[in-house]
Amino acid sequence: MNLDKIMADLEKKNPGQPEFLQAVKEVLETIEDVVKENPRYEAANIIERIIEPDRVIKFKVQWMDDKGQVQVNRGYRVQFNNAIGPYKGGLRFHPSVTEGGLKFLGFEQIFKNSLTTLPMGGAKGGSDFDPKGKSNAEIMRFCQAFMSELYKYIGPDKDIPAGDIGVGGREIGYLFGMYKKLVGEHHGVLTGKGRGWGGSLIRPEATGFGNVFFAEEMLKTRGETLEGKIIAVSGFGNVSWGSIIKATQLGAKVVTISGPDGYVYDPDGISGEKIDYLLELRASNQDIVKPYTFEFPTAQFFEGKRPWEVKCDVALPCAIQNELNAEDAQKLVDNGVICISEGANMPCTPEAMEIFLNNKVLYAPGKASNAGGVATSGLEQTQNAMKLNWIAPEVEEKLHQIMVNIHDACVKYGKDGDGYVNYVKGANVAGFIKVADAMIEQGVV
Ligand code: NDP
Ligand code: 2IT
Repeated sequence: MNLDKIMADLEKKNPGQPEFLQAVKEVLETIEDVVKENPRYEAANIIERIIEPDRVIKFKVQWMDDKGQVQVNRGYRVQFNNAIGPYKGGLRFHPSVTEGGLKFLGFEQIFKNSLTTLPMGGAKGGSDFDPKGKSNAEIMRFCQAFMSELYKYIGPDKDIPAGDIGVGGREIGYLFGMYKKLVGEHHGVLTGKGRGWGGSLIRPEATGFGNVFFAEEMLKTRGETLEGKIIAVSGFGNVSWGSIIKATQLGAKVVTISGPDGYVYDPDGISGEKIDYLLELRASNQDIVKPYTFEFPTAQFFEGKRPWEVKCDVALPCAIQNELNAEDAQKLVDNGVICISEGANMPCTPEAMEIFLNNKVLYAPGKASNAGGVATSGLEQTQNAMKLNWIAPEVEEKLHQIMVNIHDACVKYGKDGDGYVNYVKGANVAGFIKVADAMIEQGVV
């Protein structure tokens, strides 16, 4: 495999899509040896085939705001690979959404979904719509307009979208309502649904819970637990919330959250009613984290800064891609961090990742550590197909077991000669082999 040539060709074909190139490069670098040792992959030209999405659907979304003005946004669905199951992945509504950004997320989703051990292919979608400051009625009209186009391309055995940044339970409700009206069928076409109409218990918490379960497994390899650990979390959305709940339950103290405006440091720990307040803060659609300090005055707000300067044992980046750079990584290492588990997708830059690996700290890439969200989406699909609902402890137990299995797979494929586990390599190799073998077995189609 000639990595330089593949990357140069990819760049030529996908100009202005740096995040997509970043995600592909990371995967290809770590699977190089496996491809070399297994000539069947080159013989079937798997690399070139796996980095090209099956299709990118791009559409106009027009909707009316509360002032009666017609707004136009772009909608997308990147259906990347369905070798091991129907396309599956979230929808992101955020002004930063671009085709390249969704290609990076759809590409990552292929390997993440493969790691869950469930039959799900990789996809991602969304829009450059900005939910910030929008009324409930505007959110509803936008979701309806978005689904009035997307419904043509999805289905419970075809492509099953879910939430991501800016898309939570409320948006899934409006999207589902429109789909049901257009298609006339009530089935598990979306996951993250309301618990009264097909949603799985624990799905809202699942990404964060899974992230903390994964961190716990990593710590175990060094004879450590989460009990008494100081944790820095970024973001204050769905994944941050779930991570904080589980970390606190397991005896750790979470001292930070962040937003695009800066970070909050709460030396007393974010627990109890403070965790519930996070939901209120998110629901305000205000896009800022500072109000936390008005509600809980012992906390301090650091404007325009990121939480990685705080001394902590464990860091859980749960906001957005490339939110933790080399300088941040060095600060964390200098302050004695022992474990980083990514709740977000690709939150650490390649340079930051290198610093963690070189310093042999426990470092989990999102495609392994945040796979609990999509895994529980898979469990929701199973419940929908069986037309029953599992109780919360049953779902959580299955989620926990899946995270332990993902951890085992990473150790199996990522252990270096000196015993250090390179979870990046482990996750990429384990995720790749299953998809690549399925592609070979299904022929050139
Ligand atoms: P939410 O919309 O619930 O929350 C996103 C959070 O990140 C918000 O707190 C947001 O604040 C914050 N944020 C956005 N930009 C920045 C920034 N530049 N600096 C600091 N904080 C910022 O989304 P999720 O919690 O669902 O998603 C978070 C991450 O987790 C994403 O990378 C997503 O892809 C990933 N993920 C999500 C899964 C899920 O099931 N939801 C599953 C697996 C991964 P604000 O709204 O104010 O911008
Ligand atoms: O990035 C992700 O894995 C998600 N946003 C969840 C996708 C899903 O289908 O549940």
